[in-house]
Amino acid sequence: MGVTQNEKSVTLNHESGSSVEIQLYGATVVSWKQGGKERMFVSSKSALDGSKPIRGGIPVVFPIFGPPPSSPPEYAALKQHGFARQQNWTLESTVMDRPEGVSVRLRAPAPPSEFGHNYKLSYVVTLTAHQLSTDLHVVNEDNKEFIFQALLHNYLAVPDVSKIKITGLDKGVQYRDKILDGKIDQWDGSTLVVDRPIDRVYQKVPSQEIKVDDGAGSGFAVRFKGFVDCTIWNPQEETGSKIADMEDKGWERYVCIEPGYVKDFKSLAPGEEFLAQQVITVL
Ligand code: TA6
Repeated sequence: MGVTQNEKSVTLNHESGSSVEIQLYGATVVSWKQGGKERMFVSSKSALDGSKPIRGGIPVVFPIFGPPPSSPPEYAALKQHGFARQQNWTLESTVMDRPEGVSVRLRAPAPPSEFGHNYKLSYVVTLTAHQLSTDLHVVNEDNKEFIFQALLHNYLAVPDVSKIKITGLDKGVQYRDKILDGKIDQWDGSTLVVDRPIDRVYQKVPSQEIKVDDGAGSGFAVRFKGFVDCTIWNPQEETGSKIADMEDKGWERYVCIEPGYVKDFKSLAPGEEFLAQQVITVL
């Protein structure tokens, strides 16, 4: 059991043998070992030196998701997925270190001054025998409204993505298909398989629980609270091979089931806070 830290990362060890490593760069979970297996995919071509967002694990997407909007100007000037995944976070405290779970709280540095908003952003990562919980906490510390999007961009490791089955997406839920230029469609409630590039934002998902059967006797349940939308992404060879830091055939070994608040912007009044959580369970 325990929490250890070096200058680059924080590691949590649970008595069951599970462990999680979080890079301070972006507060990015880069490894989750459970049941003797690595449960996170990280591309072997990913930069891990703080020069680029990490390609894998769980990057924290904040304060925008995807390409920047055209306005307001301070948001239009941001890079894809915002800056939190490229900031150097700090370990604020060990929340608990017990058989029930090992948990730490990380804190993002102040936002870039040109962004012009003042908020507190923290992230609590909790490890138990079979579960990894990641909670995002935003407090508007300004005297004006603060709007943002947020998403936890997990890369769940699977042996062969062509064999997985994704369930839990409710019938009738609307989704925006980024592969089809943002076309909005209605989900028919069926099982989703990855037989083509998938990049969809399922909007306001009532079940708040998506399951992945990995086709090899295991899988994941991804539950969320506070987050309302869920992006599902796997680029397949078609687009995966064009991603510079993606290892060869990497797209065959992960699926992203990303809880977020991304269809709309969340608005916080001065002093108001937002709490959102994803809980990933190994099945
Ligand atoms: O969450 C899905 C997505 O927004 C995709 O459109 C895809 O581009 C992916 O994230 C990765 O984005 P990144 O900026 O990390 O290359």
